[in-house]
Amino acid sequence: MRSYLRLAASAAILPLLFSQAAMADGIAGAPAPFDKGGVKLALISYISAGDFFQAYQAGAVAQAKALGIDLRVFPGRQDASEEREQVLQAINLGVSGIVIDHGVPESLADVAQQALDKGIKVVAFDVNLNNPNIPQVEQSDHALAQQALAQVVKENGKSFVAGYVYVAGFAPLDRRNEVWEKFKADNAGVVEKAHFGNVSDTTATTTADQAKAALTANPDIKVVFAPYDEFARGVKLAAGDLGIKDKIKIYSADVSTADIQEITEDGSPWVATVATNPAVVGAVSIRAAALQVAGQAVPHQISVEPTLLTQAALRAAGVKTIEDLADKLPAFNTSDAATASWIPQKLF
Ligand code: SR1
Repeated sequence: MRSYLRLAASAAILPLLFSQAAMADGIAGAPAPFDKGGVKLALISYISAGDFFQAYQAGAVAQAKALGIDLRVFPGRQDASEEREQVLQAINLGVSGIVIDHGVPESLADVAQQALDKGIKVVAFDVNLNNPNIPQVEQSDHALAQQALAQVVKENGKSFVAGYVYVAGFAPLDRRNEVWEKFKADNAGVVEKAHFGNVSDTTATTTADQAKAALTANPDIKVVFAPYDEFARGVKLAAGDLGIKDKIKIYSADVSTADIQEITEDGSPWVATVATNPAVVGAVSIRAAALQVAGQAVPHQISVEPTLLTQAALRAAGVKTIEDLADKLPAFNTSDAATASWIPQKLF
């Protein structure tokens, strides 16, 4: 009798236990399907190497975990046809949403549309898929370049010989380039004497080789606008090898712990960067996909605002890591883009 009662009691409790387990996978108070959990999303990247892209992915993974999402991460090897194939694989996996991070629009637009046609939500970060049903995440690249160039003017005036690092075809670099072109048009005293750059799996070292040639041929270059941290790292490497670290100033985009160390070290020519926290951008991208999967509206343009970080300010504040930066500048660790009350946000 006793064991019967124990059995009956357990039988009564079992469904409760199961339902609690199921609730543990979902989020209490969240809209379907996040109330139950088990939502599958894919993150498909064009580039995975480098500090920016690793931090972006880490932020996406953290936000997905907090939402109980099963996130399939497809690594990027700067191969447009492989990225296209990965979108098709994600569709076949039956994911509810896909985040496409950088890439070549021509090889992605039709497969992204195929995903939409199957009811899969798509979000694009820094790749212009030119589709009204695909929200675009970016780091306010025009504002980013404007802030960097305002700092250039503050420190160098409006007449100087410049080097410029740029590769066409990447949406964020193209947007930053629009600002650079306007800046030159508005400031006749700014003379661009060298333009170089590459995006590859060895961006920094290849840029360093190019920068060495450009800086040797143009010893009057005083300012280098290098709006991607891998570019700035390459130019700094070249300046060190040529022994001209005290002759040029480098202005960039992006930040990481390694960048902060390079910017703040004694005698560094890398004097300012304008950056978001890439982990926050990764989290925002996942939130935008999750909101759509939950049937909630997101704006077509989603922007994460960047901050100017000067060498002087980083040194004065004793900032040595990204974590220090977030401690001193709490806004750096959050964004109010693509949020909802049911989405956990304290991730890092
Ligand atoms: C090759 S594109 C590199 C840029 O993508 C992201 O927007 C980062 O800010 C980086 O500068």
